[in-house]
Amino acid sequence: MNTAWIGLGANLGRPKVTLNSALLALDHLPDTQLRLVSEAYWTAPWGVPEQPEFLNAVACIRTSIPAHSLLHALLDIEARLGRERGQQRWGPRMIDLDLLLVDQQIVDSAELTLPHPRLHKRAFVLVPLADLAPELEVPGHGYVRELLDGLPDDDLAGIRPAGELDWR
Ligand code: PH2
Ligand code: MG
Ligand code: MG
Repeated sequence: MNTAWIGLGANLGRPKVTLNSALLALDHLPDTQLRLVSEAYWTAPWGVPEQPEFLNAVACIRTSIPAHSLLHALLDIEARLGRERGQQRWGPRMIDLDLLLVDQQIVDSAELTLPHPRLHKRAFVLVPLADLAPELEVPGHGYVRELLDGLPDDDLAGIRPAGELDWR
């Protein structure tokens, strides 16, 4: 079994409903259990400023699905929840499921990079991840708590709690 960490984000449609549906879909993957879900946060859009705020959260699953297959399973859930591909980079989306970490695996294939290449810099990932696992090590970058502490205050200013998700 692997422990995988997944970043969830949405800023179109009904983000809370969509994130809850995504969590249920993760729990329903074969040989997979949803173990932990962070609080949700409203976060200032990064990359393309002129778009709605995102709702972000992080989940932890235990799964026997290997990393590449898991990536495809996430893309499949995104598609089922109304994600359209070929959108503007960093632009608005119904749902985004990013594979952040799978155990301490380092992967650098055409399809998949682990750890996720921007995870160590993004407040909208590190804040919810630190709720669940401040002591988790991001290979090549350090511990989640330290990465979060190293972010500029401005990055944290755009983040506010949005309450618990309710996926069951
Ligand atoms: N995702 C993006 C681009 N920008 N900004 C925030 N706040 N949260 C996101 O999840 C996000 C983003 C592309 O994946
Ligand atoms: Mg993303
Ligand atoms: Mg993505």
